[in-house]
Amino acid sequence: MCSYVRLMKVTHQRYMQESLPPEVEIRTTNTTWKQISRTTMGAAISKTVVMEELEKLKKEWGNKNLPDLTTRFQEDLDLLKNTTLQIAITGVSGAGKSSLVNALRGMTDFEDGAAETGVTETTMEHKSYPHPTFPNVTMWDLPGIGTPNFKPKEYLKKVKFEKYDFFIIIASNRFTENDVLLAREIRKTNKRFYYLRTRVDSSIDSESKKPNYSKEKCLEKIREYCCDNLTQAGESNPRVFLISRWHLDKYDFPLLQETLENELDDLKRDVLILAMPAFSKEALKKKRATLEAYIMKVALLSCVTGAVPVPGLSVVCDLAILVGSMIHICQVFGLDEGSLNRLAKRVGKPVDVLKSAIKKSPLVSQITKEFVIDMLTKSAVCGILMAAEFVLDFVLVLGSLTGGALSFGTTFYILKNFLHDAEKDAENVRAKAVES
Ligand SMILES: Nc1nc2c(ncn2[C@@H]2O[C@H](COP(=O)(O)OP(=O)(O)OP(=O)(O)O)[C@@H](O)[C@H]2O)c(=O)[nH]1
Ligand SMILES: [Mg+2]
Repeated sequence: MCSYVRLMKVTHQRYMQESLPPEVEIRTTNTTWKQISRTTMGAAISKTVVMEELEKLKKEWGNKNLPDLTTRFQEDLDLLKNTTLQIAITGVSGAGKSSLVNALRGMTDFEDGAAETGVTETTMEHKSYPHPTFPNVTMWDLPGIGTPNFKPKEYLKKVKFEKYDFFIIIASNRFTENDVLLAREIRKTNKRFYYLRTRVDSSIDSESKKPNYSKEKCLEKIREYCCDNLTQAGESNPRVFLISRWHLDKYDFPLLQETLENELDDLKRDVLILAMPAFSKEALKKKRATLEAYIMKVALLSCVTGAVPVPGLSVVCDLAILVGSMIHICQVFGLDEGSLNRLAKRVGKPVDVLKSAIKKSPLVSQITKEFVIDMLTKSAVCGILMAAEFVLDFVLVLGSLTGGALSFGTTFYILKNFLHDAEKDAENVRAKAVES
C-alpha cells in the first residue's frame, strides 16, 4: 500500500472518530433548512454510482495529469459561461414572433420585459430579449417580412444577420413566397433556419368540434398543407415544426429542440439545454446530464483552487465553488424566485402552491456560505459525507490528486446529491404547475 493511501486510511479513521461523536447535535440555523434537512439526510447517490462514474472518467482521461486536466476544465467552464446563443425569430406580421420570444423565455406577454404582442402590427424594429436567468441567451424579435417591397438580401443586412446562430421562420397559417425567398438568402450565409407553424392549439381546438375528429389526422393535415405551400413557393423537401406557444411540451416543440441540439455545436447545445424552460421530464433529464459534466469539472477544479478546511469539520473544500454551483443548479432547474414567479403567472397559480412542491432543495436566495457549512455539518454528522473514505477510493481509482482529493470528494459528492434533489424538486414543481 502506498504511503498516501496509508495516510488517507489513518485520516479516515480519525475523521470517523472526530465527526461522529454520539453527543453531537444537529445544528440548525433556520427553520427552513431544518425542514429541508430532514429529507436531504437520506443521501440519494450511492457510493457505487459515484465509483462507477469515476471508473468511466478514468478511462476517458487516459494518461492526462491533473494540471493539464484542470486547465482544460477551467477553459471549458469559462467557454460555457461566455458562449452566447442568438436566436432570430422572423415571419409575417401577426404570425406569433413576439409570443414565441416570450414563451422561450418562460414569460407571459404581460410582465416587465416581455415582448409586446397583439392583433395589430407591433414588431417594427429588430429587438433583443435576453433570457431572464441566462443573459448569454438572446431571442431576437425581427420585424415582419410581409411588406410589398420585401427584399430578402436587404432585410438580412438590416437585421444584421451575422450575429444570429440560427433563424426561426414562423407562420400562423400558411407560408409565403417571402418566407422561402428569405430562407434562400439565409442558406447562402451558411446559417440554419427552421420553419415553424404556430397557433396549433387554436387549429386543433376549432377542428375538434367537427364530426370524426382525429388529432393525429388534423396535425398531419396542417403539416401537409404547410409543406405544400412551401413547395409551391419553391422550397424543396421542406420540414415544418408544429408548435403552440402555450404548450412547449406538446406537438413538435420537443422534436425541434432535439433537432437544434443535434445541429448546434457542443457548447451552444449545452447553453440551449441549460436555458430552455423545463417543460418535460425529458428536458429535465437533459439538464441533469449537462450539469453532471459541469459538476465533475468544478469538483476537479476545487482540488487546485482555494480549498480550505471547514471549521469544526474534517472536510476540505472551496465554499465559494459549492455556493456558486448550487445556485447554478437551482437556476437551471427553475428553482429560483424569478423563474417560480414567472411560472406561477404562466399557469395562473399562486407561487406558494408551486413552492410547496419543493421538498429538498433550498431557494436560490437561501444558498449562502453559512447554508453550505450547515449542510456539510449535517452530512458529516449523519455519516453521509464520508469524504475521507471516498478519498481512499478516489486515490485508488484516479491516482493521487496532489492532496486535493478531499476537496474533490466533498465537492463531487455534495453536488451530485444536490443535483439529484434539485431534479426531483423541479419535476414536482412541473407536476404541480400542470395539475388541474
Ligand atoms: N392560441 C395561440 N395564439 C397565439 C400563438 N402565438 C401567437 N398567438 C396570438 O397571435 C397574436 C399575434 O401574436 P404576436 O406574437 O403579437 O405576433 P407577431 O408576429 O409578433 O406580430 P407583429 O409584431 O405584428 O409582427 C397574439 O394575439 C397572440 O396571442 C399560439 O401559439 N397559440
Ligand atoms: Mg411582434
